[in-house]
Amino acid sequence: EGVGPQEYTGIKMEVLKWSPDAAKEIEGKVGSRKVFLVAATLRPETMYGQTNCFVGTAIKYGVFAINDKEAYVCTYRAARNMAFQGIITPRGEINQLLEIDGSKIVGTKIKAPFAIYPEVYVLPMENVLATKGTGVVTSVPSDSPDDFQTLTDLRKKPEFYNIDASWVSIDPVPVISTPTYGDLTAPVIIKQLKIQSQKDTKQLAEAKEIAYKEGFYNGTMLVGDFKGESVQDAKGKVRTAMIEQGVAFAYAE
Ligand code: A2H
Repeated sequence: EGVGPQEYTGIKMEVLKWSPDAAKEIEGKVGSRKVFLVAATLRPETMYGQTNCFVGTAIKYGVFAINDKEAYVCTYRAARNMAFQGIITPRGEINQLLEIDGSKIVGTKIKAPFAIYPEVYVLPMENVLATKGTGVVTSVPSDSPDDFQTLTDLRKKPEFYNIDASWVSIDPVPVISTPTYGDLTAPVIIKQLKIQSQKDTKQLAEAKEIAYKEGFYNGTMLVGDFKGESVQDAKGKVRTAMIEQGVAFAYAE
């Protein structure tokens, strides 16, 4: 990790239908607010390829009032950062409406902004850190080795992970083309490094490094308004477009 602050994009994934367990806990507690799971990403240009979102099953999340109209699901730590950054009004005030276990959020249907598959599910991931970002990770298996491997694990053993097989039936979507790895960078690198499971964290860290550099320096957009442009050019443009449309915001830590 570098020394300076990390500039993330907070992606707002609106809840379309809560899982039965979450619905019970949330009932009556959020007023008329729309609720969003918020994922912190360093790769906003890949959001076209979202296939699901990940939470940690052992992580505690809060539902925080952001204003009168909206509430965000994230860790308390992230809500505190958002309060300092003026994302919450009134500035600096944290209003937690309820706390909820990550395991209960799994199975919730959400809207992934800019995604080719706009309706996706919340799924469990073992390697989500409570100490990074919002504790919510949006999944782009075409370009993130961690996301691809976790989705692969879930597809192999849905009953073990306590999920419905239909929630993991979406295939990775080609979003970025790279000269070395083609249209699906992450799956190709996973295969080359012979990664078998999300527990192979050392090799996954290596895969993540390779995928990130290749995508950033050599990638070309295959979809969206900036199709044909380099990732370096498109990255900021997609981020700005998402922020202007109210589906994302700047978040730093
Ligand atoms: B990235 P850095 Cl397509 N726990 O977004 C584990 N991972 C987390 C997290 C948490 N609490 N919060 C965010 N992340 C992930 C997209 C993506 C990401 C792609 C490719 C690479 C990539 C879709 N997932 O990250 O440690 C998020 O996944 C590789 C750099 O702050 C976020 O960006 O450098 C990234 O890790 C932030 O990692």
